[in-house]
Parts: sequence; C-alpha cells; structure tokens
Amino acid sequence: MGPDAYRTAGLAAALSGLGHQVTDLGNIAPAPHAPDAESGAVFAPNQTIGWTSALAEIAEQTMADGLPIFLGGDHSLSLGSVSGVAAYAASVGRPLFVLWLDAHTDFHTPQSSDSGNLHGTPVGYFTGRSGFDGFPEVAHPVPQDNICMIGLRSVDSAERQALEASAIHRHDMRDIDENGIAGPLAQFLKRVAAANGLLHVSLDVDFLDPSVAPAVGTTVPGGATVREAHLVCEMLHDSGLMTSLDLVELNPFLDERGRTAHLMVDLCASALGRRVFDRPTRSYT
Ligand code: DIR
Ligand code: MN
Ligand code: MN
Repeated sequence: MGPDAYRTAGLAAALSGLGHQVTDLGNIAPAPHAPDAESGAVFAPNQTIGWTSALAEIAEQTMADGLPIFLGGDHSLSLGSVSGVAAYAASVGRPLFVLWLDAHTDFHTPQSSDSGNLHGTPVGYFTGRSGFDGFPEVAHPVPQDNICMIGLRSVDSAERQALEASAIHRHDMRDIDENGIAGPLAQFLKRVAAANGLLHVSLDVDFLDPSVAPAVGTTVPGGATVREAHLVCEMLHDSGLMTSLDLVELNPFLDERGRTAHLMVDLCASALGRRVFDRPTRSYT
C-alpha cells in the first residue's frame, strides 16, 4: 500500500513542481520464486529473494536514466535497490556511499535476526555478510567505511556486536542531541564528494519521531524532529551528491489522515530542491 499512498499524497506533482521530469514506472513484481513455507525462522525468504532480484535489476537499469526513487514497502526493499545501484556504480567506475536514516541499523543476517524479519538485514546483505543462502550473490559489496547511519536508537545485541567490529559510521540519537545533525552529515558528504562517489540515501519512516510519523510498524520514541529531517534533506540537495533514494516502511494503514505520507513527500521534495529562500550554495568539497 505504500507506493499508492505516496501517489495519493502527490509525490509526482511535488517533484515536477520543482522542475523535475518525473516518470512513474508503476508497481514492480518479484521475480519468479519458490513458494514460502507457512512458518519458519525467517519470514518469506523466497518471496524476498524474488523481490531482491527484480529490484536489483531495475535499480541498475534506472540509474542510467536519472535518479530512481524506490517506494516501499518494507526495508527489505533495500537488499535489491542498493545491490543494484552498487552494480551500476561499479559499471561506471565510481565508489558507492550509503546514508542510512533509520532508528535501526538493519545489519542482521538471516541467522542473527531475532525477529526473522528480513527488513532487519539489508545492510548485512549489501555489505557482503555471509548467511544469505539462496539470495543473489552480492557482486559489488558496499565498503563498510562508505556507510553512514544517522538516527539510531534501537539496536539488537547481535547487530551491535557486529556493528562495533565494523567500519560503518554510526550516529545514535544521543550523538544528534549533543552535536546536532548537520555536523556528522556534512562530514560524510565531504567524504562522498572527495571520492567522486555516488550516494544512495535510504530513508526509513521510523527515522522520524512517532509523534510526527506514526505510520510505521516499528515505532521507536525519541526520533528525528520534522526540522532535523528537513535539514538533512536540504543539505542533501545543496550537496548535489544524492543519486538514488529509498522511501521505506510507510504503512498507510497505520497513518492518521495521511500525515506521515505527506511528511515523507515533503522531505523528498526538500531533498530534490524545495526551499523557503535561496541561500548561498554550501560546498562540501
Ligand atoms: C529489528 C527491527 N532490529 C529486527 N528492525 C527494523 O527485526 O531486526 N528496521 N524495524 O528498520
Ligand atoms: Mn529500516
Ligand atoms: Mn527502522
């Protein structure tokens, strides 16, 4: 239901109003896959394998034409979107960077997951962790050092251990409280620019505080404010660095009069150039 909620909330019109040419490629379908068992340690692995192949393929193709925006759907979408974008980046000889805006780190493997929900595993998958048996092989893993996570406040113990042993850059909400959100982001954007990298942004609805974005299954109190989220998006636009975007975890069934969908549309618009006033362009190089 997520993609249709974004359509209803006027995503295409918001972006074309900013001067962008927008093409809605419609809903995509998972690649043919084996049926899933009714119950198991992991939820719908085969269907997720089908989605991962289909999304990776369309991600790699659409990168050549513009800036793809992947509308979910849960965060398992990013197993496909990011691995496909990584394949495109490799084909043009540029490094891929990933900005992960989420309450969670999603660094599980199907083995380490407590919940069995594959939406907790995309970062594990596209960084090349093992344990994704049956999934398409990750030909171009994203280097850990190229990943920056902001908004963290719910980290399971298995992923905390793996994360602390990794080179992934991580900013929990306390970090944001103490230092603000602009500093860590600007630092990361500088690194992307210096490396002439492509930048994929993955925005999970639960990055936002549930008081402003209730339409997500895994709310965690203490999230980003409306302004913190807009500032991130405005800085992304100023940087000119973002080359692809996921909008994930919107569950319109849990929304209140479409307010979460509208906020996500507004954030996407900020990331693509909406602003109150023009100001001198910031440089991140
Ligand atoms: C939890 C929740 N860490 C899990 N993950 C979510 O199921 O693995 N990610 N909601 O965004
Ligand atoms: Mn997530
Ligand atoms: Mn999350």
